[in-house]
Amino acid sequence: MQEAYVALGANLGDREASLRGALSKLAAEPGIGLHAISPVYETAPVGFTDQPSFLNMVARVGTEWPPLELLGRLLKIEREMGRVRDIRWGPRNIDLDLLLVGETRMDTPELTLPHPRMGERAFVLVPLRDVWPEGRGFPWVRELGGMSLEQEGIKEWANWGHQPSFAGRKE
Ligand code: GSY
Repeated sequence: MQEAYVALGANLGDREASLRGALSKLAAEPGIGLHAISPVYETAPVGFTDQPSFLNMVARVGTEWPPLELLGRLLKIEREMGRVRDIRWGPRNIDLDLLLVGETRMDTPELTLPHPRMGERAFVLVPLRDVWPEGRGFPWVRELGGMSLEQEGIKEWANWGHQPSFAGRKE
């Protein structure tokens, strides 16, 4: 069993319901257990900025699956939720990005781990450090210490608790 970190984001429709729905589906997936969730943050769009603000969070999961199988399951959840993504960097009703799987380092056309852009994205790093205490030693997580959340366009939106009641049991 390995620990993996999944970034969730939504900026279309009922964003909060989408995050809750994705967490429930993650928890219901065989071989995946939801171990912890970060608070939910409202974040200014990065990249293509002419779009609504996002809700972002990070989940720590325990998984029996190898990284590509885990990725496949995240993509399946996106499909089940009718993932809408017309523009590459544009609005989407749900987004599930695999950030880290244990100590795995890999670079394949399907998947790169750790996620290649996570170190540049405060909307990922802020919730990640909430659920990845060991990550505080990593330079790109440590850098956040000096960042102002306000300057980064990030504010806490909700806190559903460390162990969500809707997580169910899995593993
Ligand atoms: O890669 C995730 C999608 N995305 C986001 C996001 O989740 N949050 C913020 N704040 N900006 C974003 N730009 C893109 S693309």
